[in-house]
Amino acid sequence: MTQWRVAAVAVVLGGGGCGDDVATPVGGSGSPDTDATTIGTSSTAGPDSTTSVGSASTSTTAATGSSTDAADSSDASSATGRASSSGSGTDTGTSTGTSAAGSTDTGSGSETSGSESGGELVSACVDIDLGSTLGVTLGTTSPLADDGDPPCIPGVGGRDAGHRFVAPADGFYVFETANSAFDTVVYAMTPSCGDTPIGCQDDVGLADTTSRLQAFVADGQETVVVVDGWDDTQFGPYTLTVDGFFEPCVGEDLGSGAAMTTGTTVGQPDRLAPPCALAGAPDWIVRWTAPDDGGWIVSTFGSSFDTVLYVYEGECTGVPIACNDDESVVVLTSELLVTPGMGNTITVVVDGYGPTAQGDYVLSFSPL
Ligand SMILES: [Ca+2]
Ligand SMILES: [Ca+2]
Ligand SMILES: [Ca+2]
Ligand SMILES: [Ca+2]
Repeated sequence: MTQWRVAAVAVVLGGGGCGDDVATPVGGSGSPDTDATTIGTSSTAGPDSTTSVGSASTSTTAATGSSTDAADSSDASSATGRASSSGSGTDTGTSTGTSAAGSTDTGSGSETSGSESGGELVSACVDIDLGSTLGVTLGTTSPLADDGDPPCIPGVGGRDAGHRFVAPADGFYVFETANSAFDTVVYAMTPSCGDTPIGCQDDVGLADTTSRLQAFVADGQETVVVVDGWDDTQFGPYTLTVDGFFEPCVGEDLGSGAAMTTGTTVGQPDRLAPPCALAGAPDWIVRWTAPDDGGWIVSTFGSSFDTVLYVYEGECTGVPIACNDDESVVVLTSELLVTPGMGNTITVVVDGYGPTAQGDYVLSFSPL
């Protein structure tokens, strides 16, 4: 169940005021709870925070969030009890195999590639080791424990199945649960349970409560991909499909300082999905480095389609720290205020609102 946030958003990166803009943190760092189950969740966004993710810093909040979803009202702040289930917590005999590309190795976890730390199901939240294999995994969460909450739905979630995955190359990966028997939420973190979230996704669409998470994962990066239930009534058989294509994170380096680039997203792949808008559009990804400590306006004004902008710290690291769909209620291009700090690099994604939004883009960086 989901609530798509389509409000105008402007977010300060790394501190500094943001004036009177309508501003919404994409996530928050305010959780006092160090429990592994509440990684990077927002403490500010309130009940319709289901699309907020990550670890933004200081922004003030005013989101005129026009949630377009009729969805349920299971308020994140009020949800409490969760199934503890009778599962064993670690390891299970319930996964019914993996398929796809050849060298499968389901159980014991001793895949060839990956980091030194690989090889053992050391984390309590990991139930299945996928190694570096793309493909389809069939499993069930019915006998499993509730080891954690989705970072995009604080305080909710049910029984979950954790999958260790080691990226076989730099690339954009898709983790989806189409054909699962319940209302899933998928999230991922690196390198293990309770660590940095790299994404969280609830519903593919208003009529489809399965999940589709897109994320960049670096070569050899150990990742835990969790299939969770939306709440404690949602569990059972699931299908987790891991797909991806291998490509560096950044398509274009705009250097430092004032910059502008133009191009088209037509014909580009759908690499990543915005946390503040419908997914499915092709996108273009740039790198930019702040020349000073001041605020900078990132804008797609002049683009020919309904754009969405979002920003990662570094190169596709973690989850987006800021996202904006529309500059205003009448301007469907996007604008963000960023303050990365002198010498710091950010990754900016020019995306579209939903699968049909694509076209010619204009992307500019200008001092505040
Ligand atoms: Ca859970
Ligand atoms: Ca869902
Ligand atoms: Ca996209
Ligand atoms: Ca837009």
